[in-house]
Amino acid sequence: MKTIVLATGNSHKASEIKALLGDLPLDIKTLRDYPALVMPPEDSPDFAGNALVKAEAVAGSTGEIALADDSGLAVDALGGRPGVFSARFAGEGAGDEANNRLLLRELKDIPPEKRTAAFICAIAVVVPGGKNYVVEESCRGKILESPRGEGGFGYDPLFYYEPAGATFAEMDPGEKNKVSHRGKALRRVRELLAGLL
Ligand code: ITT
Repeated sequence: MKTIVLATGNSHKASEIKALLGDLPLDIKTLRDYPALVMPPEDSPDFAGNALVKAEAVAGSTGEIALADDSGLAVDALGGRPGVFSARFAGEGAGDEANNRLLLRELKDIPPEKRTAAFICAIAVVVPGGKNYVVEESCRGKILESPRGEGGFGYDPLFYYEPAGATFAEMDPGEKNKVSHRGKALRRVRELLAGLL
């Protein structure tokens, strides 16, 4: 069986990825299986570039197929910020709560109808000695004025997904994966991987 290494240190992302790829004939490993591996800086201006940098680094050091996710929230009223800086919006290592607080502060004068945003997810797959693939998908929603729900991670408690009448943090993981930026991208990656196996 072929191995694929998930090039992410974010355990929430890893479980969403495993939920959608887990039944493929692949041995799924994570960075925990390669503790000595050092990840490169994510200094690309776009999600696709960062996803590729992470997947290339992991495929290069492990010799296995690597899959990386670079994702974030683009808020229209903030000109697309925090974008590629979503994980470190409130500073390096600040964490989800501080990021959400800063987002609410920056949007405090913005009325509900102008609080539109999109989650964006780029997934890169690098096959050693083979090709590189990148897919990108998004999911639109609105930023609430206070958090709702206990599930998910990151900005999920503030991201209201209108068709479900709920935030991503109020939806169960399966429901979120059906409509999310990551779920959509992973279903395309799934087809691609199935063709390679
Ligand atoms: P890796 O680079 O190790 O994969 P990371 O968390 O640093 O982990 P990113 O640089 O891609 O990943 O930053 C993604 C950030 O965007 C993440 O930390 C969240 O703040 C936000 N984000 C992405 N997808 C999300 C989702 O489905 N729900 C909520 N927030 C999300």
